[in-house]
Amino acid sequence: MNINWYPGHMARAKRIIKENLRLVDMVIELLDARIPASSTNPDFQTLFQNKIRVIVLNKSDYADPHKTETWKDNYEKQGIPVLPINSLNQKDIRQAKKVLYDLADKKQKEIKQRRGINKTIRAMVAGIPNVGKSTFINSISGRLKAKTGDRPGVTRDKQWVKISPFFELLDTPGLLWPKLSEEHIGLHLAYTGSIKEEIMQQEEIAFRFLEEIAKLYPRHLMDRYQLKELNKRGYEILQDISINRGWLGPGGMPDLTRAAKQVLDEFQSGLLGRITLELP
Ligand SMILES: Nc1nc2c(ncn2[C@@H]2O[C@H](COP(=O)(O)OP(=O)(O)OP(=O)(O)O)[C@@H](O)[C@H]2O)c(=O)[nH]1
Ligand SMILES: [Mg+2]
Repeated sequence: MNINWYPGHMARAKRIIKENLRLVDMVIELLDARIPASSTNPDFQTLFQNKIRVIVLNKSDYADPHKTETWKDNYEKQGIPVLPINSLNQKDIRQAKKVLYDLADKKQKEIKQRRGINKTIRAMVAGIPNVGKSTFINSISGRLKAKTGDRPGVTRDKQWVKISPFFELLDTPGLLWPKLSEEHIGLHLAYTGSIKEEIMQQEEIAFRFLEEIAKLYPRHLMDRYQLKELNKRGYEILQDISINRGWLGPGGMPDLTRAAKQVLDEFQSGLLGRITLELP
């Protein structure tokens, strides 16, 4: 499978992150709770040395709650604060805000003691395209400052958003790093909508997606598409789904192009149920 990383965007996103890194005290790394491993960045650890690091497992309303718990334990064992949240949920946001404000407050007191100044604490919000960075910032700030959208590549430039007199968040464009030697990472990013759809072949992605879900969450698939049994091959499953749903083309043949788009859309909007594709 051929994945194009639109390198122009990524080079720019990387530059923005690097240039602003020296201005920030904290990095809030948003991961997609359905694919925490594929949505993390192996370079972040070294890049973000000396910064307070917080992990947000975003879109956890779409993820499998048991696996989210496992991921939470995994990061907590490494001493990293982790917040599993739905950025569109007020209660989750209130809890996240409290943790972030406490960390900022602690840092500010530390600087005050050392240098005698009331420094504004700045946090960079980083993560892959479409993971919810701008939504998270808007919810935390209670204002619609940052532009959001249900496709990758919405934020093109950096943007500072003040969330208290001494605390600011930096919105950044989504960043994917070209480490796609591993095909499954690219596929997982495509399933969740972090890679632009035109770039990947949707039918092929849907076949692979269905094969994976058939192994991990067969009941979710069978319930959603009223399948009595699951075929082994992805294209067979997609055919069965097309027929059950009446997604047919000329001559009553299954319209796989339409079905592929539909199934991936339904997964991306949580209609297949709560699914997590990866474990630590
Ligand atoms: N269900 C759910 N949807 C979310 C959550 N967070 C964000 N979204 C949705 O995900 C989509 C992407 O959100 P954005 O905030 O634009 O994502 P972004 O990371 O800023 O994306 P780029 O700027 O393109 O890198 C939007 O449709 C949001 O409404 C969440 O926690 N749960
Ligand atoms: Mg954005």
